[in-house]
Amino acid sequence: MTTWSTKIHSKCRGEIYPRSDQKRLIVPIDKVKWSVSWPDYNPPTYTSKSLNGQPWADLEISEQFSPTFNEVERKEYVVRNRVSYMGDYQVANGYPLNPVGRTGLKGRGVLGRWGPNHAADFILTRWLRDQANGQKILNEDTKKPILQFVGIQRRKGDEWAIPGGMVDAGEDPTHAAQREFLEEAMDSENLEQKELEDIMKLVKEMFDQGLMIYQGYVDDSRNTDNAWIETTAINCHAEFQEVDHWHLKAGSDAKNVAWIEITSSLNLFASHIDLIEAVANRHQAHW
Ligand code: RP5
Repeated sequence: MTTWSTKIHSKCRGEIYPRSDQKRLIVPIDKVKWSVSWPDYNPPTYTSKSLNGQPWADLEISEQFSPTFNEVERKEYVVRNRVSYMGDYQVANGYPLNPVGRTGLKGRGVLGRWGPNHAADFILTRWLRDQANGQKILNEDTKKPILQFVGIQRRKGDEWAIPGGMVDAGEDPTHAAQREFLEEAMDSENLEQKELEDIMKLVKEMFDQGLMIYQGYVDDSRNTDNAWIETTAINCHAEFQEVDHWHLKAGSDAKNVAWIEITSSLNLFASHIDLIEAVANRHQAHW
């Protein structure tokens, strides 16, 4: 798949920062890389007030608060992973720099952490089958079998996406991927204890056969020059019909959930289309 070390971000160079009226400085594509000289580059700074007082959010950088960048920081019994999957990032005047380049905005926007904000995504796939005989359905043009994945429609922004979310402090990304899938695609927060345990067991069994297909930068519209999202994406594939009886129900940050046919023309949140392409390639499916 295309990796973000070779691709330039675009969704985080839009004119207006999401959920705000904050304008970004427009960064032309040839000026994205920090290595390209731009002596007058001085974008506005924006950090949402919604971060104030949140236990998961960093403070403003100051003499009293100076994170240890490029390391797993252990302070006051809290683990904060400030390591990037993209390798060591630069730190300029005490502020971490987005590893892909300029975004036209300083500060953290709505992201809690300075530097990498780690997320996890769970891509559950199955084959599209003929209801009558159970045979895989092939695409007419490519003659390849068609995959489906479980997608959710996000409450914020309405876009369709892979179920996923932020990794909690000290949490393993693989645990976060399962937790987010359960919350967003199976409404686990509203299940009775027994039902929850049964579903967690099923999801874990499926997850144990999963494969990590990507770990790195996400082109997310919330990224800034000093804070960005990186994800661990896991694909769990049901080769037969073992997930067909799963009861999908949107919960938490999701307002809809559905099995979605995989094609290259899907329009998805952030750079999730790249993760879906990697999954289609993995299974030699129609794209
Ligand atoms: C994306 O944002 C990640 O790939 C992940 O799906 C998501 C995490 O953000 P929230 O769902 O917590 O808003 O960049």
